[in-house]
Amino acid sequence: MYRHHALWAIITALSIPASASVVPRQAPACDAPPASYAAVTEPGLPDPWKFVSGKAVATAEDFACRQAEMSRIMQQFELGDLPPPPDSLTATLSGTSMSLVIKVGSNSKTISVSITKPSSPGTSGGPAMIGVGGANIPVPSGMGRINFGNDACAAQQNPNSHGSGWFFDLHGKSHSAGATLAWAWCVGRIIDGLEQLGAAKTGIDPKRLGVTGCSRNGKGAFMVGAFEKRIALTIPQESGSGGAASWRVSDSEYAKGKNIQRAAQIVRENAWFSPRFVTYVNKTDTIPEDHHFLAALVAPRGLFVIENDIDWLGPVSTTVAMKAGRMIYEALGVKANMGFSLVGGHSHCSFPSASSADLTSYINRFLGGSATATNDVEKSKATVVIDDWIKSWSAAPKGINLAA
Ligand code: MCU
Repeated sequence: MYRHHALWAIITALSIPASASVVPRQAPACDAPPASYAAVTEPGLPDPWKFVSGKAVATAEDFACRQAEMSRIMQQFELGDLPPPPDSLTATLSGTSMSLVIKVGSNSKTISVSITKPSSPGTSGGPAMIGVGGANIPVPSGMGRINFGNDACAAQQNPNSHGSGWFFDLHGKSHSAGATLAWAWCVGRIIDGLEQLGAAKTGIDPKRLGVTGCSRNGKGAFMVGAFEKRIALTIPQESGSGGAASWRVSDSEYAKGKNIQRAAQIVRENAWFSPRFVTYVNKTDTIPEDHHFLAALVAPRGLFVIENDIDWLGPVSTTVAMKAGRMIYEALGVKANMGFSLVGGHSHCSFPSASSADLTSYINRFLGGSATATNDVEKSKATVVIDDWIKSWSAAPKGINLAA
Protein backbone atom coordinates (compact mmCIF):
# COMPACT_ATOMS: atom_id res chain seq x y z
CA MET A 1 0.00 0.00 0.00
CA TYR A 2 2.64 2.46 1.07
CA ARG A 3 4.82 1.47 -1.84
CA HIS A 4 1.92 2.16 -4.18
CA HIS A 5 1.38 5.58 -2.63
CA ALA A 6 5.05 6.39 -2.98
CA LEU A 7 5.00 5.31 -6.60
CA TRP A 8 1.87 7.35 -7.27
CA ALA A 9 3.48 10.42 -5.73
CA ILE A 10 6.51 10.01 -8.00
CA ILE A 11 4.41 9.49 -11.13
CA THR A 12 2.22 12.51 -10.42
CA ALA A 13 5.21 14.65 -9.51
CA LEU A 14 6.83 13.78 -12.83
CA SER A 15 3.78 14.09 -15.05
CA ILE A 16 1.56 16.84 -13.67
CA PRO A 17 2.79 20.44 -13.74
CA ALA A 18 2.18 22.38 -10.53
CA SER A 19 -0.41 24.53 -12.28
CA ALA A 20 -2.49 21.58 -13.51
CA SER A 21 -6.15 21.87 -12.59
CA VAL A 22 -6.64 18.10 -12.40
CA VAL A 23 -5.85 17.16 -8.83
CA PRO A 24 -5.10 13.45 -8.41
CA ARG A 25 -7.18 11.58 -5.87
CA GLN A 26 -4.96 11.34 -2.81
CA ALA A 27 -5.14 10.36 0.83
CA PRO A 28 -6.65 13.28 2.79
CA ALA A 29 -4.25 15.62 4.53
CA CYS A 30 -4.73 14.87 8.21
CA ASP A 31 -3.37 16.81 11.17
CA ALA A 32 -0.04 15.39 12.31
CA PRO A 33 -0.65 12.80 15.05
CA PRO A 34 0.80 13.21 18.54
CA ALA A 35 3.69 10.92 19.53
CA SER A 36 1.22 9.02 21.72
CA TYR A 37 -2.33 9.31 23.02
CA ALA A 38 -3.18 9.95 26.67
CA ALA A 39 -5.39 7.66 28.73
CA VAL A 40 -8.83 9.05 29.60
CA THR A 41 -11.67 8.52 32.06
CA GLU A 42 -14.64 7.53 29.96
CA PRO A 43 -17.23 5.15 31.40
CA GLY A 44 -19.13 4.95 28.11
CA LEU A 45 -18.12 4.12 24.56
CA PRO A 46 -15.68 6.77 23.29
CA ASP A 47 -17.08 9.30 20.83
CA PRO A 48 -16.31 8.36 17.21
CA TRP A 49 -17.27 11.83 15.98
CA LYS A 50 -14.61 13.84 17.79
CA PHE A 51 -10.85 13.80 17.31
CA VAL A 52 -8.67 13.54 20.40
CA SER A 53 -7.77 17.20 19.72
CA GLY A 54 -11.43 18.09 20.32
CA LYS A 55 -12.11 18.88 16.66
CA ALA A 56 -15.43 17.59 15.31
CA VAL A 57 -15.68 15.11 12.45
CA ALA A 58 -17.69 17.03 9.85
CA THR A 59 -16.72 15.74 6.42
CA ALA A 60 -15.83 12.49 4.69
CA GLU A 61 -12.17 13.58 4.71
CA ASP A 62 -12.38 14.21 8.47
CA PHE A 63 -13.79 10.74 8.97
CA ALA A 64 -10.92 9.18 7.01
CA CYS A 65 -8.51 11.05 9.28
CA ARG A 66 -10.46 9.99 12.38
CA GLN A 67 -10.27 6.39 11.15
CA ALA A 68 -6.50 6.70 10.94
CA GLU A 69 -6.53 8.09 14.49
CA MET A 70 -8.80 5.30 15.79
CA SER A 71 -6.45 2.78 14.19
CA ARG A 72 -3.41 4.32 15.90
CA ILE A 73 -5.20 4.45 19.26
CA MET A 74 -6.24 0.80 19.08
CA GLN A 75 -2.68 -0.15 18.18
CA GLN A 76 -1.24 1.88 21.03
CA PHE A 77 -3.54 0.58 23.77
CA GLU A 78 -4.38 -3.02 22.94
CA LEU A 79 -3.20 -4.40 19.60
CA GLY A 80 0.43 -3.42 19.17
CA ASP A 81 1.90 -1.83 16.04
CA LEU A 82 0.84 -2.79 12.53
CA PRO A 83 4.07 -2.85 10.50
CA PRO A 84 4.23 -1.37 7.00
CA PRO A 85 4.27 -3.79 4.05
CA PRO A 86 7.46 -5.87 3.67
CA ASP A 87 10.56 -4.70 1.79
CA SER A 88 9.88 -7.30 -0.87
CA LEU A 89 7.42 -10.05 -1.69
CA THR A 90 7.58 -12.53 -4.56
CA ALA A 91 4.65 -14.80 -5.30
CA THR A 92 4.53 -17.96 -7.39
CA LEU A 93 1.68 -20.37 -7.98
CA SER A 94 1.95 -24.09 -8.42
CA GLY A 95 -1.39 -25.86 -8.76
CA THR A 96 -3.42 -24.84 -5.71
CA SER A 97 -0.44 -23.71 -3.70
CA MET A 98 0.68 -20.10 -3.65
CA SER A 99 4.20 -19.57 -2.40
CA LEU A 100 5.30 -16.21 -0.98
CA VAL A 101 8.89 -15.19 -0.38
CA ILE A 102 8.73 -12.28 2.05
CA LYS A 103 11.65 -10.10 3.13
CA VAL A 104 11.75 -7.62 5.99
CA GLY A 105 15.20 -6.14 6.55
CA SER A 106 17.62 -9.05 6.68
CA ASN A 107 14.88 -11.57 7.56
CA SER A 108 13.28 -13.76 4.93
CA LYS A 109 10.44 -16.31 5.07
CA THR A 110 8.83 -18.58 2.50
CA ILE A 111 5.13 -19.15 3.13
CA SER A 112 2.76 -21.54 1.42
CA VAL A 113 -0.96 -20.71 1.12
CA SER A 114 -3.60 -23.08 -0.21
CA ILE A 115 -6.03 -21.63 -2.73
CA THR A 116 -9.19 -23.00 -4.31
CA LYS A 117 -10.02 -21.11 -7.49
CA PRO A 118 -13.57 -19.90 -8.11
CA SER A 119 -15.38 -22.33 -10.41
CA SER A 120 -16.17 -19.76 -13.13
CA PRO A 121 -13.83 -16.83 -12.61
CA GLY A 122 -14.36 -14.92 -15.85
CA THR A 123 -11.63 -12.63 -17.17
CA SER A 124 -11.30 -10.40 -14.10
CA GLY A 125 -11.44 -13.32 -11.66
CA GLY A 126 -14.11 -14.33 -9.21
CA PRO A 127 -14.70 -13.69 -5.51
CA ALA A 128 -12.97 -15.63 -2.75
CA MET A 129 -13.51 -16.14 0.97
CA ILE A 130 -10.49 -16.09 3.24
CA GLY A 131 -11.01 -18.37 6.22
CA VAL A 132 -9.00 -17.43 9.29
CA GLY A 133 -8.24 -20.95 10.51
CA GLY A 134 -11.06 -22.16 8.22
CA ALA A 135 -14.66 -21.04 7.70
CA ASN A 136 -17.70 -21.99 9.80
CA ILE A 137 -20.27 -20.22 7.63
CA PRO A 138 -21.83 -21.73 4.52
CA VAL A 139 -19.54 -20.36 1.78
CA PRO A 140 -21.36 -20.54 -1.57
CA SER A 141 -20.13 -23.41 -3.70
CA GLY A 142 -18.12 -22.19 -6.66
CA MET A 143 -16.66 -19.28 -4.68
CA GLY A 144 -12.88 -19.21 -4.36
CA ARG A 145 -11.44 -20.25 -1.00
CA ILE A 146 -8.25 -19.26 0.71
CA ASN A 147 -7.23 -21.05 3.84
CA PHE A 148 -5.23 -18.76 6.09
CA GLY A 149 -3.26 -20.80 8.63
CA ASN A 150 -3.27 -18.09 11.27
CA ASP A 151 -1.56 -20.10 14.01
CA ALA A 152 1.57 -20.39 11.84
CA CYS A 153 1.57 -16.59 11.38
CA ALA A 154 1.20 -15.86 15.11
CA ALA A 155 0.64 -18.66 17.59
CA GLN A 156 -2.31 -18.75 19.98
CA GLN A 157 -1.58 -21.44 22.55
CA ASN A 158 -1.38 -19.35 25.71
CA PRO A 159 -0.06 -15.91 26.75
CA ASN A 160 3.51 -17.13 26.28
CA SER A 161 2.85 -17.79 22.58
CA HIS A 162 3.55 -14.12 21.93
CA GLY A 163 6.60 -13.98 19.66
CA SER A 164 6.03 -17.33 17.88
CA GLY A 165 5.13 -17.59 14.20
CA TRP A 166 6.34 -16.26 10.86
CA PHE A 167 5.13 -12.73 11.62
CA PHE A 168 7.61 -12.65 14.52
CA ASP A 169 10.34 -14.42 12.53
CA LEU A 170 10.16 -11.45 10.15
CA HIS A 171 9.63 -8.63 12.65
CA GLY A 172 11.46 -9.93 15.72
CA LYS A 173 10.22 -11.93 18.70
CA SER A 174 9.65 -8.88 20.86
CA HIS A 175 7.47 -7.05 18.33
CA SER A 176 4.51 -5.41 20.10
CA ALA A 177 1.73 -6.94 17.93
CA GLY A 178 -0.75 -9.30 19.51
CA ALA A 179 -1.68 -12.36 17.46
CA THR A 180 -4.91 -10.92 16.04
CA LEU A 181 -3.18 -7.84 14.60
CA ALA A 182 -0.30 -9.98 13.34
CA TRP A 183 -2.87 -12.04 11.44
CA ALA A 184 -4.12 -8.86 9.74
CA TRP A 185 -0.59 -8.15 8.51
CA CYS A 186 -0.11 -11.73 7.30
CA VAL A 187 -3.42 -11.70 5.37
CA GLY A 188 -2.20 -8.49 3.75
CA ARG A 189 0.71 -10.48 2.33
CA ILE A 190 -1.65 -13.09 0.87
CA ILE A 191 -3.50 -10.25 -0.87
CA ASP A 192 -0.15 -8.85 -2.09
CA GLY A 193 0.50 -12.27 -3.63
CA LEU A 194 -2.91 -12.41 -5.31
CA GLU A 195 -2.41 -8.91 -6.73
CA GLN A 196 1.05 -9.73 -7.99
CA LEU A 197 0.04 -12.98 -9.70
CA GLY A 198 -3.17 -11.52 -11.15
CA ALA A 199 -6.59 -12.98 -11.81
CA ALA A 200 -5.48 -14.73 -14.99
CA LYS A 201 -3.32 -17.04 -12.87
CA THR A 202 -5.21 -17.25 -9.58
CA GLY A 203 -8.78 -16.93 -10.88
CA ILE A 204 -9.37 -14.57 -7.94
CA ASP A 205 -10.37 -10.92 -8.13
CA PRO A 206 -8.49 -9.25 -5.23
CA LYS A 207 -11.23 -6.60 -5.09
CA ARG A 208 -13.79 -9.23 -4.17
CA LEU A 209 -12.33 -10.80 -1.04
CA GLY A 210 -14.26 -11.72 2.06
CA VAL A 211 -12.82 -12.75 5.41
CA THR A 212 -14.39 -14.91 8.07
CA GLY A 213 -13.46 -16.97 11.11
CA CYS A 214 -15.19 -18.14 14.27
CA SER A 215 -14.61 -17.53 17.96
CA ARG A 216 -10.93 -16.75 18.58
CA ASN A 217 -10.50 -16.75 14.81
CA GLY A 218 -13.56 -14.49 14.61
CA LYS A 219 -11.67 -11.92 16.68
CA GLY A 220 -8.97 -12.34 14.05
CA ALA A 221 -11.41 -11.98 11.13
CA PHE A 222 -12.65 -8.69 12.62
CA MET A 223 -9.07 -7.38 12.98
CA VAL A 224 -8.24 -8.44 9.42
CA GLY A 225 -11.25 -6.53 8.06
CA ALA A 226 -10.55 -3.49 10.22
CA PHE A 227 -6.82 -3.22 9.43
CA GLU A 228 -6.65 -4.52 5.86
CA LYS A 229 -8.64 -2.15 3.67
CA ARG A 230 -8.52 -4.41 0.60
CA ILE A 231 -11.08 -6.73 2.22
CA ALA A 232 -14.53 -6.09 0.71
CA LEU A 233 -16.65 -8.05 3.21
CA THR A 234 -15.85 -8.92 6.82
CA ILE A 235 -17.82 -11.67 8.58
CA PRO A 236 -16.69 -12.20 12.18
CA GLN A 237 -18.59 -15.13 13.69
CA GLU A 238 -19.12 -15.48 17.45
CA SER A 239 -16.01 -13.45 18.16
CA GLY A 240 -17.34 -12.29 21.55
CA SER A 241 -14.95 -10.57 23.89
CA GLY A 242 -11.96 -9.13 22.07
CA GLY A 243 -14.02 -9.08 18.87
CA ALA A 244 -17.54 -7.70 18.57
CA ALA A 245 -17.91 -7.10 22.34
CA SER A 246 -17.09 -3.89 24.17
CA TRP A 247 -14.46 -4.12 26.92
CA ARG A 248 -16.44 -1.66 29.05
CA VAL A 249 -19.81 -3.37 28.67
CA SER A 250 -18.27 -6.78 29.34
CA ASP A 251 -16.77 -5.44 32.59
CA SER A 252 -20.16 -4.03 33.55
CA GLU A 253 -21.87 -7.36 32.85
CA TYR A 254 -19.17 -9.16 34.85
CA ALA A 255 -19.84 -6.82 37.78
CA LYS A 256 -23.50 -7.90 37.58
CA GLY A 257 -22.40 -11.52 38.08
CA LYS A 258 -22.39 -12.79 34.48
CA ASN A 259 -19.98 -15.53 33.40
CA ILE A 260 -18.48 -13.35 30.71
CA GLN A 261 -15.02 -13.02 29.25
CA ARG A 262 -13.36 -9.68 29.94
CA ALA A 263 -10.05 -7.98 29.32
CA ALA A 264 -8.53 -8.98 32.67
CA GLN A 265 -9.14 -12.65 31.83
CA ILE A 266 -8.32 -12.57 28.12
CA VAL A 267 -4.69 -11.52 28.56
CA ARG A 268 -4.19 -14.42 30.97
CA GLU A 269 -5.75 -16.89 28.54
CA ASN A 270 -3.91 -16.19 25.31
CA ALA A 271 -1.62 -14.03 23.15
CA TRP A 272 -4.40 -12.43 21.09
CA PHE A 273 -3.58 -8.91 22.30
CA SER A 274 -0.42 -6.90 22.68
CA PRO A 275 1.58 -7.19 25.90
CA ARG A 276 0.83 -3.43 26.07
CA PHE A 277 -2.80 -4.15 26.88
CA VAL A 278 -1.94 -5.66 30.28
CA THR A 279 -1.57 -2.15 31.73
CA TYR A 280 -5.21 -1.36 31.00
CA VAL A 281 -7.15 -4.58 31.50
CA ASN A 282 -8.31 -3.63 34.99
CA LYS A 283 -9.24 -0.09 33.95
CA THR A 284 -10.83 -0.41 30.54
CA ASP A 285 -12.63 2.90 31.09
CA THR A 286 -9.28 4.64 30.62
CA ILE A 287 -8.64 3.56 27.04
CA PRO A 288 -9.75 6.17 24.47
CA GLU A 289 -11.30 3.43 22.28
CA ASP A 290 -13.53 0.38 22.45
CA HIS A 291 -14.60 -2.23 19.95
CA HIS A 292 -17.32 -0.23 18.20
CA PHE A 293 -14.20 1.35 16.65
CA LEU A 294 -13.59 -1.93 14.83
CA ALA A 295 -16.86 -1.42 12.96
CA ALA A 296 -15.87 2.21 12.34
CA LEU A 297 -12.59 1.00 10.80
CA VAL A 298 -14.32 -1.46 8.49
CA ALA A 299 -16.79 1.24 7.32
CA PRO A 300 -17.98 1.84 4.66
CA ARG A 301 -17.06 -1.64 3.45
CA GLY A 302 -19.33 -4.63 3.95
CA LEU A 303 -19.62 -6.00 7.50
CA PHE A 304 -21.87 -8.80 8.69
CA VAL A 305 -21.36 -9.61 12.37
CA ILE A 306 -22.68 -12.94 13.64
CA GLU A 307 -23.02 -13.56 17.37
CA ASN A 308 -24.59 -16.10 19.71
CA ASP A 309 -26.57 -16.06 22.92
CA ILE A 310 -23.79 -17.58 25.06
CA ASP A 311 -22.92 -15.77 28.30
CA TRP A 312 -19.15 -16.09 27.82
CA LEU A 313 -19.35 -14.21 24.49
CA GLY A 314 -21.31 -11.36 26.09
CA PRO A 315 -24.60 -11.03 24.20
CA VAL A 316 -25.40 -7.68 25.84
CA SER A 317 -21.86 -6.47 25.21
CA THR A 318 -21.75 -7.45 21.53
CA THR A 319 -25.23 -5.99 21.00
CA VAL A 320 -24.27 -2.63 22.52
CA ALA A 321 -20.98 -2.36 20.63
CA MET A 322 -22.42 -3.40 17.28
CA LYS A 323 -25.53 -1.24 17.71
CA ALA A 324 -23.07 1.62 18.13
CA GLY A 325 -21.30 0.34 15.01
CA ARG A 326 -24.56 0.42 13.06
CA MET A 327 -25.15 4.00 14.24
CA ILE A 328 -21.76 4.92 12.79
CA TYR A 329 -22.56 3.24 9.47
CA GLU A 330 -25.92 4.99 9.38
CA ALA A 331 -24.37 8.42 9.94
CA LEU A 332 -21.97 7.69 7.08
CA GLY A 333 -24.94 7.06 4.78
CA VAL A 334 -24.18 3.33 4.48
CA LYS A 335 -26.46 1.67 7.04
CA ALA A 336 -27.19 -1.22 4.67
CA ASN A 337 -23.47 -2.10 4.56
CA MET A 338 -23.45 -3.44 8.13
CA GLY A 339 -25.62 -6.16 9.60
CA PHE A 340 -25.70 -7.62 13.11
CA SER A 341 -27.21 -11.02 13.72
CA LEU A 342 -27.36 -12.51 17.21
CA VAL A 343 -29.52 -15.59 16.94
CA GLY A 344 -29.21 -18.11 19.77
CA GLY A 345 -30.30 -21.69 20.23
CA HIS A 346 -27.39 -23.41 18.52
CA SER A 347 -23.95 -24.62 19.54
CA HIS A 348 -20.88 -22.39 19.39
CA CYS A 349 -19.69 -21.81 15.79
CA SER A 350 -22.52 -23.72 14.14
CA PHE A 351 -24.24 -21.39 11.70
CA PRO A 352 -28.04 -21.21 12.18
CA SER A 353 -29.71 -22.03 8.87
CA ALA A 354 -32.48 -19.51 9.63
CA SER A 355 -29.85 -16.77 9.09
CA SER A 356 -28.78 -18.00 5.65
CA ALA A 357 -30.81 -15.49 3.64
CA ASP A 358 -29.38 -12.56 5.64
CA LEU A 359 -25.80 -13.78 5.21
CA THR A 360 -26.32 -14.51 1.52
CA SER A 361 -27.62 -10.99 0.91
CA TYR A 362 -24.27 -9.59 2.16
CA ILE A 363 -22.19 -12.10 0.20
CA ASN A 364 -24.12 -11.42 -3.00
CA ARG A 365 -23.91 -7.65 -2.59
CA PHE A 366 -20.22 -7.31 -1.66
CA LEU A 367 -18.60 -10.33 -3.27
CA GLY A 368 -21.06 -11.34 -5.95
CA GLY A 369 -21.46 -7.87 -7.44
CA SER A 370 -25.24 -7.94 -6.97
CA ALA A 371 -27.08 -4.62 -7.13
CA THR A 372 -29.79 -5.95 -4.81
CA ALA A 373 -29.82 -4.25 -1.41
CA THR A 374 -28.76 -6.26 1.62
CA ASN A 375 -31.30 -7.36 4.19
CA ASP A 376 -31.55 -4.76 6.95
CA VAL A 377 -30.27 -6.98 9.77
CA GLU A 378 -30.17 -5.93 13.41
CA LYS A 379 -31.28 -8.98 15.33
CA SER A 380 -30.48 -9.68 18.94
CA LYS A 381 -31.91 -11.71 21.78
CA ALA A 382 -30.36 -9.25 24.22
CA THR A 383 -32.15 -6.17 25.49
CA VAL A 384 -29.86 -3.19 25.78
CA VAL A 385 -30.14 0.52 26.56
CA ILE A 386 -27.76 2.01 24.05
CA ASP A 387 -28.26 5.57 25.34
CA ASP A 388 -26.53 4.60 28.60
CA TRP A 389 -23.36 3.93 26.62
CA ILE A 390 -23.20 6.82 24.18
CA LYS A 391 -23.83 9.75 26.52
CA SER A 392 -20.57 11.45 25.56
CA TRP A 393 -21.11 11.22 21.80
CA SER A 394 -21.29 14.44 19.83
CA ALA A 395 -24.12 14.81 17.35
CA ALA A 396 -23.34 12.67 14.32
CA PRO A 397 -22.13 14.65 11.30
CA LYS A 398 -24.76 15.51 8.73
CA GLY A 399 -24.17 15.21 5.04
CA ILE A 400 -21.46 12.52 4.90
CA ASN A 401 -22.43 9.94 2.33
CA LEU A 402 -19.84 7.26 1.73
CA ALA A 403 -22.24 5.25 -0.44
CA ALA A 404 -21.25 7.19 -3.53
C1 MCU B 1 -14.96 -16.79 21.70
O1 MCU B 1 -13.61 -17.16 21.45
C2 MCU B 1 -12.85 -17.92 22.38
C3 MCU B 1 -12.92 -17.32 23.75
O2 MCU B 1 -12.46 -15.99 23.71
C4 MCU B 1 -12.05 -18.14 24.70
O3 MCU B 1 -12.16 -17.66 26.02
C5 MCU B 1 -12.41 -19.58 24.68
O4 MCU B 1 -11.44 -20.27 25.41
O5 MCU B 1 -12.39 -20.05 23.36
C6 MCU B 1 -13.23 -19.41 22.45
C7 MCU B 1 -13.00 -20.13 21.15
O6 MCU B 1 -12.12 -19.77 20.38
O7 MCU B 1 -13.69 -21.26 20.97
C8 MCU B 1 -13.44 -22.05 19.84
